[in-house]
Amino acid sequence: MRTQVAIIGAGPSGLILGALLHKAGIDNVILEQRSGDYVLSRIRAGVLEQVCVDLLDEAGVGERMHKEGLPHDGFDMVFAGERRRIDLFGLTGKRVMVYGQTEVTRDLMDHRATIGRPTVYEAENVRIHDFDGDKPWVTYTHAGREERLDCDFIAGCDGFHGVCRASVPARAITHHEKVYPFGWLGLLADVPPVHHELIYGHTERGFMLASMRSHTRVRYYIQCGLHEKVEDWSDEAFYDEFRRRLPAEDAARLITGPSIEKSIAPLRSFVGEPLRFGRLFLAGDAGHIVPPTGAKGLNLAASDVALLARGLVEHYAERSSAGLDDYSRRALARIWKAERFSWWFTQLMHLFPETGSFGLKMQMAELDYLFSSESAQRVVAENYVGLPI
Ligand code: RFL
Ligand code: PHB
Repeated sequence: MRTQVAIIGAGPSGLILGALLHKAGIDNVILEQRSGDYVLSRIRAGVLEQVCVDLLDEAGVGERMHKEGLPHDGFDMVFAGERRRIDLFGLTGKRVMVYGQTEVTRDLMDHRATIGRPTVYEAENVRIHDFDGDKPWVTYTHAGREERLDCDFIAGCDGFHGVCRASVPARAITHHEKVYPFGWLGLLADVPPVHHELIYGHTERGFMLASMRSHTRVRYYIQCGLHEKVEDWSDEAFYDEFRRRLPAEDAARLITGPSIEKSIAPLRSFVGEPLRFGRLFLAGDAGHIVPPTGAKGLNLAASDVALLARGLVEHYAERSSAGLDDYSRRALARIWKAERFSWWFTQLMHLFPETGSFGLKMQMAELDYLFSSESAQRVVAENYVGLPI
């Protein structure tokens, strides 16, 4: 088989890239190691920046998102038992869209089926070859058969544990990493949200986040230890702990119901530099990870592939390599700013083993300052709604 762009990974970055390339008339094949159902079963992001919403529109997959997604004009932060609001719209003129990654992925998968571009699910043992030269190729096993895919370029959209970044010689890439000493325990349930906007909470028991997927489905998180096991958390134990981290009036209003899903996610900041190696380009989680506190992971994946698609369109339509040559630099400029914001928000809102009474006072002073200064709030709002690409 031959194609112009071989895309490894059918998560949001691979699927959005595939849709943007298709729109520009560029042939592409996606190879995904899991089944479509498995990809859809991963419960992840919930908040889309305007830039991401615009991109999904441009890719032609925005229709259901506009019907079912919830535009949010602000979010709340809790500290010292009080709830305060960041007025995103008032401070920036922009809002975010609450629409789950599962739904974004489903829309992209449906769109891909409609346009008839191939995605090979359950492609095992994917290996990438000769991306240093002019004729890269990919091998994989599908339904017991060895297959070969020749291409002009390889897009590594295969997430943090994928094969693409791992195939780059160690001397060609620098890794910058921070691993956090806690995780997030998340619960999904079909009950009405405790509040109509998201609540990010700092408490002496640890961080909490009340998010949602719709008016009838919640996604709640609590900070937990890295060695905790999800099996040890009954729904009741989760809600008890979550309730303790809410301000009293919200706790009294909390409606609980059986979980549909519960999982623990570790938190990490990571960037691999550069993002281009000859004819291989890394995008999304394959190149970088942010802790989920700033809701930036999926949004960064979208802005990476927007830049990459632009570079590929320039290459094929205008015979110019400028966009591809500049991809790594431009993508990283935005990535590092989102890394900074996610790291800052994580440090501010979580309890670390070393936080101590001084650290706690620093967090409280910073939160107190934030809500006494409109300029400080605008900095938060500007970063949360997303910086321009
Ligand atoms: P993905 O989604 O990991 O997809 C990569 C795909 O590649 C496949 N793959 C391979 N395929 C072929 N061969 C191989 N060798 C392969 N190895 C892997 C995988 O099966 C998979 O299908 O990466 P992508 O597309 O770059 O998308 C990134 C986003 O998924 C991620 O950044 C976000 O989910 C992060 N994130 C959030 N981002 C936001 O923008 N807003 C949020 O509110 C938000 N909340 C979150 C989050 C991530 C979380 N977790 C669990 C990590 C909340 C959580 C709890
Ligand atoms: C989510 O709804 O899963 C979510 C929302 C905001 C975040 C992280 C996760 O910052």
